[in-house]
Amino acid sequence: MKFERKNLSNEELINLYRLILKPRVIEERMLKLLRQGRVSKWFSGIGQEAIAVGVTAALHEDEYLCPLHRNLGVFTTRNCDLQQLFEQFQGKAGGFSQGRERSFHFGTNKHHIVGMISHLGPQLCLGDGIALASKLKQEKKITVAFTGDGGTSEGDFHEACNIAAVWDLPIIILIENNGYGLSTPINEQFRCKFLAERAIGYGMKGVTIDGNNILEVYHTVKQLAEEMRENPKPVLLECMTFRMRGHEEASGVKYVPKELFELWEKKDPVTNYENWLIEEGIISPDYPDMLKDDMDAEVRKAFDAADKQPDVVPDTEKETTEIYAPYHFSLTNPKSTASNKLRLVDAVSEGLKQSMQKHPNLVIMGQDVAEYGGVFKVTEGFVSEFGKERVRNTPLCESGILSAALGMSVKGMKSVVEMQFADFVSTGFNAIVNNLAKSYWRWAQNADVVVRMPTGAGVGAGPFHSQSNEAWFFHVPGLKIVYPSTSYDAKGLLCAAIEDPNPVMFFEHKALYRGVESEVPADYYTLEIGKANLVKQGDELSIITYGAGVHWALKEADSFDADILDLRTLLPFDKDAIAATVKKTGKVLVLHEDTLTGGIGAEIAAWITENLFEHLDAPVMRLASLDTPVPFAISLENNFLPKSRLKEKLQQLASF
Ligand SMILES: Cc1ncc(C[n+]2csc(CCOP(=O)(O)OP(=O)(O)O)c2C)c(N)n1
Repeated sequence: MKFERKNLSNEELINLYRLILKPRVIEERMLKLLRQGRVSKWFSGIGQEAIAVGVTAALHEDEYLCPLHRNLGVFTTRNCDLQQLFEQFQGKAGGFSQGRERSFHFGTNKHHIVGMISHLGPQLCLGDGIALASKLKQEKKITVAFTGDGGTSEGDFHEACNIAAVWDLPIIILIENNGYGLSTPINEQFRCKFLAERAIGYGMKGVTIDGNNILEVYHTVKQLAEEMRENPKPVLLECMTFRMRGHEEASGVKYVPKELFELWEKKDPVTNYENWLIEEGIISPDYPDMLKDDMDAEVRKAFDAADKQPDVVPDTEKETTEIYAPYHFSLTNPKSTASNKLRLVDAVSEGLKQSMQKHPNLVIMGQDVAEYGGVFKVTEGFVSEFGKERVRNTPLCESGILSAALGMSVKGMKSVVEMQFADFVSTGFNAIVNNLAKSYWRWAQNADVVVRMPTGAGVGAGPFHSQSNEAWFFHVPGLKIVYPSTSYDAKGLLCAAIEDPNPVMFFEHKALYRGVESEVPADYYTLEIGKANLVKQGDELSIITYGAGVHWALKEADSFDADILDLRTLLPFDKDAIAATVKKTGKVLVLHEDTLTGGIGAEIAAWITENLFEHLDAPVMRLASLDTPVPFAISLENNFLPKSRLKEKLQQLASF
């Protein structure tokens, strides 16, 4: 291994030695603790330290890193408190995630680190979001996001590279090519010779280096970073290395040929660097042992102190409230009485436009949202007022953009991400349910993101452009789900959703876009999320519904003396309003356009039965679409939707 010091002083070289030694000493202690059964699980980065350490040392302290499970060196080089790290690993209250998360699954903005979720891939797109925010803020900062060789097979890797290239983002997408993805060798993972060769396909620079040579890693990243700060362009940096231990400590290495270990043992990043420093007379031969002893003593002390901490005492109230970032809604009323009759689509557009005027840190992202104005024309004309930096056409990649939106939140920006059709959110599902929804609870980083969801049937668009998929998200703690049925609600609730620092799924019914209109205040205003609206009063029975269901109920229930409750927010839903109507009528129909089984109606019916049983004069009934995909032909679609069965169902309920 050839070390080139370039312009580094002896002091800087020794500092790098201390930095690379630290994770090695910690890991050696961890291996002992594992054998003693004092720690539960460990993904070793032994043999790969030069990458995490070299990269982190080459960046400015306020530049973000998105590391993975083998990157202890990122955390130690950023000087994370050792005791706190161990408390994290041991699941103690003082860890970075208060015992809610394991190993490196946390972030710390103090150290400019955003850790991984278990799912491999999203961290790369999240890194894109941080890089985009830095670029928009003209900070001249770069971001580095890590992946293993196995992780490069994930779609998010492709999306991250492509987004970074198309948007000229100052990000290094760094591949630690360590020969294996769990037990799968690289020849069963990909066919190119070097992964960095893929860069050409994305139109970005690709570089392959010796990841075991700390000076090569350090100098390469330092130079790339200097260039990228001035001239933002992404780089795919492949660091060749080897995983010297099992995937995790319990999993063994039987499938790895012995010769490979022998070969890579000779390339050990710590001992080679150490030997070179001694040969060059930069450190004395007895310095390493002295340093290792000191470091080990420090590690033991920190571990013991962490281990002595009591187990986390569960506080259910805290656990369940901290799924959302704290936020105190304060109602904004329109400044004047001026109003216009608007279709729902125009009300959404107006709310979005006024939110863009109100929040300079708000960015809209979506397919064809810029000059084209989006397929439903919600953002028509926005580019001329707000520019293309803030009204961003995205490549076709829901997953990548949704994760990027979380990265934008890390930098204090707000995003509205438009799904072209709500159906296509399925390709961004992981980002929403695992990253955006869980982020605040995991490490106190809110996802300030509104996902706009043009939804619903009744427009003859078939099974992939008509779905009601709100129930997919209803089961996910950490999300809010808003679903307006009128133009007035759409504008006020959208403005409120954008103000709210939490992730909000905002459903807009396509058939209502141009199918309903109402008076809408001309000024900016908000309506409180979580509050239902009693749109019609009656004593005979209650229809609890939302979206298109509200309009069906208004039309079909004319011969009944019905309370019609428009939920408006599905998560969290308004229990007080539900209780009030149930107590009043004693007979309830929950109506929705979504299919029946496992729909939102099931939860509401269960909640009413469990909590308000003594007020019921009939079983809680549900009416929903057939349990099939949404059919295309209008006659089939009409048959699928519950509207035609509504009168009969109400009759059944009334006469019970
Ligand atoms: C989306 C996803 N699928 C599967 C896994 C399970 N898994 C965890 S680590 C791993 C191997 C990763 O290999 P690589 O990306 O090369 O990183 P390395 O562990 O070698 O550092 C797998 C399959 C996962 N975490 N995420």
